[in-house]
Amino acid sequence: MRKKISLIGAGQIGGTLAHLISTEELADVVLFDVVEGMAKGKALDIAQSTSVDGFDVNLVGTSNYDDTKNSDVIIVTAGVPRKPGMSRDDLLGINLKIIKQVAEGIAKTSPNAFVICITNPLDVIVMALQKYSGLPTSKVVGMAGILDSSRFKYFLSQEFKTPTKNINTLVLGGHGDTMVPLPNHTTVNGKSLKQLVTENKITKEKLDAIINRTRKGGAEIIKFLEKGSAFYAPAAAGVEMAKSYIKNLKKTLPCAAYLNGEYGFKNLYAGVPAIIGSQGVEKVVEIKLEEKEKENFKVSINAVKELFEAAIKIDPDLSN
Ligand code: TXD
Repeated sequence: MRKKISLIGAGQIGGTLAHLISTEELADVVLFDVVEGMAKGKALDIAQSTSVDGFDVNLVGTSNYDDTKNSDVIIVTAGVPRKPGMSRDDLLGINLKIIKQVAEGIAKTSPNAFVICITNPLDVIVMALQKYSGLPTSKVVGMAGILDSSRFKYFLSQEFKTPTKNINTLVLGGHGDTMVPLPNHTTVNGKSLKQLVTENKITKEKLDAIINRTRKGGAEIIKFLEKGSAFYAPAAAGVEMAKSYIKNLKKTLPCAAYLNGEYGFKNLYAGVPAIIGSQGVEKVVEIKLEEKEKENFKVSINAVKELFEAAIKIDPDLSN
């Protein structure tokens, strides 16, 4: 029996998610949007490409949560994206209201789903989504680290002129300017970045510039697009998480997961390596961090905590 993935938000990322999931025949797809025509139009358009690409899945477009009921996976992109010059945090007010509505819809129709949140400001929105929906913390996770890590890998691959598949890395912490790319947990063709700096294969300045470009990766694309933000890479990252759940791959993926004491933090979401399998987030993997990395991680966590305090000011329900 094919699984069912509902996409709450049929915009740039939602539409790309629907197309990727369909061509991979990962699951039947329900595209949900408050702009019903957007959902219906994109579902019909992708459905009409089945004979070309030879995939066979059911696609539905709707603005009725009943059509999403008993979903195995729900991927949430409902919300507004940034405009040039805006920070991810500037989206808090409007997207918090939207996510409360979405959470109520999910709780009513798919309480057993694995929920992947993509809407920004990611770390706080995923926390709010879990609180508002009341779903278990292991079944609500945020997508950001895979995207940030893939940006970091891409920039390194351009620098070292090597395919991204020869690069392993990790980006921890919040999905914002305080995110923590980990050079000491990054290898290029099997060599650590530390070793490559020692061997003068890359200067410290160049590496810092790449880390900074990773942090600003979203804003760089927004500047080019002017209207809207990145959507191909975010959608690909969301599908990787959904696949690890549906196929029980137990991949260790950098995600915004609930911390219950790991890394010394409790009761909040942050970007950490997490094992995703058929039970959802099955384990948060604690890697050894150097003092500087621990410090940077703490700065990032504090930025998330601060923004969550701002969210509580907007909606005191979140303090429960
Ligand atoms: O790494 C990451 N997590 C980020 C996330 C990477 C890129 C983009 N990031 C954020 O994802 C972005 O800042 C936005 O907050 C979301 C969605 O971005 P997208 O580019 O897909 O935005 P669109 O194209 O505006 O689509 C959002 C859709 C749009 O069609 C609205 O009509 C719909 O959301 N929407 C709703 N759907 C359901 N329910 C409600 N209440 C609702 N309100 C708006």
